[in-house]
Amino acid sequence: MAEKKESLVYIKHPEYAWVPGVLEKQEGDKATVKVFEYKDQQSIVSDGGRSSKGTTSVVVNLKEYPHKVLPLQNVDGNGNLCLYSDMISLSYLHEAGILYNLKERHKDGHPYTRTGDIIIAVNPFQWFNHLYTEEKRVYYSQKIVWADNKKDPREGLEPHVYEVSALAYKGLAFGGDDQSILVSGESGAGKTETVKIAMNHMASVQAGPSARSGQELDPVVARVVESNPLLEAFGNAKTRRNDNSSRFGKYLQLQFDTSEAKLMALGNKTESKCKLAGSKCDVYLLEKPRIVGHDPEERTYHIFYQLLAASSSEKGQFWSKLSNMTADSFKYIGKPCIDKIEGMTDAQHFEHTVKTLGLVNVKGDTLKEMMRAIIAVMLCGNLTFAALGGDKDKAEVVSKSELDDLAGLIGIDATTCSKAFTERTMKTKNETYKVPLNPIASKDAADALAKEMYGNVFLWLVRQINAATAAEDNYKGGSMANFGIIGLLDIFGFESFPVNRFEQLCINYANEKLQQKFTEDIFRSVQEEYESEGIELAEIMYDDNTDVLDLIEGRTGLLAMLNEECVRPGGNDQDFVQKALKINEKSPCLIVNKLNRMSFGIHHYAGKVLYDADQFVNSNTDTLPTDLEELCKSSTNSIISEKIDVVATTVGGKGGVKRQKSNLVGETAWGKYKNQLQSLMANLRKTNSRYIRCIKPNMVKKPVLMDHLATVEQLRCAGVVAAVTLSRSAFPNRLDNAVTRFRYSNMWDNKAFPSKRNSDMTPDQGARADIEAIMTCALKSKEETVNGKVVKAFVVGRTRTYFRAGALEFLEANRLENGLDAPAIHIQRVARGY
Ligand code: AOV
Ligand code: MG
Repeated sequence: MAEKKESLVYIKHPEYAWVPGVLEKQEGDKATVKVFEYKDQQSIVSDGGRSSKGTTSVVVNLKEYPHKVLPLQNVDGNGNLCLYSDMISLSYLHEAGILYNLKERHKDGHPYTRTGDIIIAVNPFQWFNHLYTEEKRVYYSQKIVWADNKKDPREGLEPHVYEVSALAYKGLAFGGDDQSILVSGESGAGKTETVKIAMNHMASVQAGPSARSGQELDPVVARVVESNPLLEAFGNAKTRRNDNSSRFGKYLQLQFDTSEAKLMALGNKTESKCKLAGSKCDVYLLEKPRIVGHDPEERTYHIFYQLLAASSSEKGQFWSKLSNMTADSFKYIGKPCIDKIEGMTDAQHFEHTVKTLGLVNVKGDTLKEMMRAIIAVMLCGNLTFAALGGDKDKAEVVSKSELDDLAGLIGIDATTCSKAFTERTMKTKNETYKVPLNPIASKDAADALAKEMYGNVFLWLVRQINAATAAEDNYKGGSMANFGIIGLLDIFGFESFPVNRFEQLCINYANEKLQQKFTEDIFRSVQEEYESEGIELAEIMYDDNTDVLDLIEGRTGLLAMLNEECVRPGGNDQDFVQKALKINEKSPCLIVNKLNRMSFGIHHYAGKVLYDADQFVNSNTDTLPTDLEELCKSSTNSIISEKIDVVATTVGGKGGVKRQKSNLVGETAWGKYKNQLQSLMANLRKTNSRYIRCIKPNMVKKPVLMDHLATVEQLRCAGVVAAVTLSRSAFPNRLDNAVTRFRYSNMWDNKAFPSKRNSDMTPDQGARADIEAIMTCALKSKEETVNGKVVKAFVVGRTRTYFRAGALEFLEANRLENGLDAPAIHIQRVARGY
């Protein structure tokens, strides 16, 4: 009998999330685990720690299993680490196993790992050229799209974004279904890069099987590929967490001409009949406070610095005074805290931005109009106000020349401008009158105008890009009525900060919606797996997040209560909180903060978040005071005067709508956002979705490093662990049939449980019959009787054996007890197939 092997486990660690150790002894519920000491968490590997010096023994309560001690499996019998490119192959799929597998792959330069259909992308913080060559793109297209269908085209392929893009393309071209790729992760995790990588691959794969590298891109394709990063100049900024952080959500729909795709589906694969014909982009929640102020270590939107870094003569073309102004000249901007973004100076970026703007027809006078609107935004920040004639309740503009400049740029006389900042028009049923604003309120008005104008420029640009790239308008002279969609979603991940505001609630609400869809999709894929394995659908239990969504968007939910408060005269933040708490007191997801009447908490799927309701009513109201609204309306700058709504940014919405003020509930910030999200979700539900979960492995943006706690936290927020739990809820563990038969053959009591194998069976069926016999014998003691029926602790599927909770651990413990290796005779017998 072989020597007894030590048993390796992971145990929970306060600083390093999980650490590997050796199970020394086990008595009742108590286990003693030998844990090794490490220099730092980077040096911890899954070898049970035997490469380290010094040990401590820890006693753990096994009752808390599986939360405290988890079996370690990514080590072979010799203590060598086994890495899995698809974590579905891990026999015990749990948080610790996922963590260490990802960590080792990350260290080895493999950013992508699969968990079934989900791709986990760990940001490498170093560009791996070899992963993104045209050869690589063609290789994945060939293997997945153009090669003859194998069962799973991913077999033998390293996980990659390209596999997701290729599968999406294939699904659309051959399957005829719209597709989407949902990319999520926290700030700096790599969402935007991932979307660009996927988009470049789409451009390559749609060219067809015989397209070669170096070939010129079709002009429509070039416009689509090059115009979308343009939004980064206007909607991205340097933050502490990411030098090129997207401060808006984006759903980019690539439109494909599928009118002849059937020809390909019928096997004609010599050329692509499913070509990229255009694109359309929807945007969500641009972060507006950044326009009027930012932290010293951060910046406002890139475009401001880019414009100010341009040559004097170029700047002067837009507005003569700008030629001798710099970032320092504007209070909203200030000296940039960084001189290069993504390796390029602001001046270099500007050149590129202007060139790309030309691609979407923003050039000449239109370009000038847009730049002048941007300069007007900057000038708002330089306005200063003081008490008028010593009356602190009234204000006047002190900075006369700045006021004149602004007035000139937007084409309104200075007195009208000044009034719009320092007075507010009030309306009652019977009369209209003006009240003066104090200097602080006047300054707020100037800021509000800046935010409104910039927000308008952004939406106008989105519409401009859509108009230039939309298939409806561009392709085949606009004759195309139907096309297929591959959507790419790059949206802010779940957020939980020390202080969470209205914006965080909006962001987390979007994440709840997406999580709901994610859970539904995972559930469906588990059903499909069981079907293809030919096993009966077991009862799958899982937590869905309907409760949280009810609390947020239900009939008396937070959204409804906040909207009510926004239309109620005298509505305020505290009343909102108190009313919302009262009416939703039965909700299991609501957290009441007795100490602070302005705060409330929500149990989100990704964890608990406390919100501070300060400014909720204000942020939600989102209507510009009439005076400023009127000011915008009468501007001679057409980008400023036109009211562009998020809904109007969609293709075809060329006309824009006239500015008008409204207090309807649907017009609140959250009301609009909810409608937008609802339409996004409805669109997504029409597609076949694939998921890429981006992970930021460390907060210092360095290669190779992985911070355990931060990574585990993100895996949890991304729902990866939950997805795994769901897919394994009935049968937590699984092994390939071949492995099962080989590993446990020595436990087979051949006389008591003869195999039902017979000569009519295929080899596969025979193997299944053998396993059935082995397992019935080995897991006899684990059988349970439920409602008078015997339920076995395992099910043998077509390719895998599925184990109920505890069954595989029991088998392993027995195998270790009786010697790791089956006696040679058993192995030979199994190997020979009898
Ligand atoms: P994000 O979109 O997820 O953050 P980005 O896509 O902007 O994050 O990525 C952040 C930075 O990580 C990039 O600027 C690159 O330096 C690096 N990076 C990301 N992906 C890769 C990759 N595949 N290879 C090499 N480096 C990469 V935010 O928009 O902040 O939520 O709002
Ligand atoms: Mg981004």
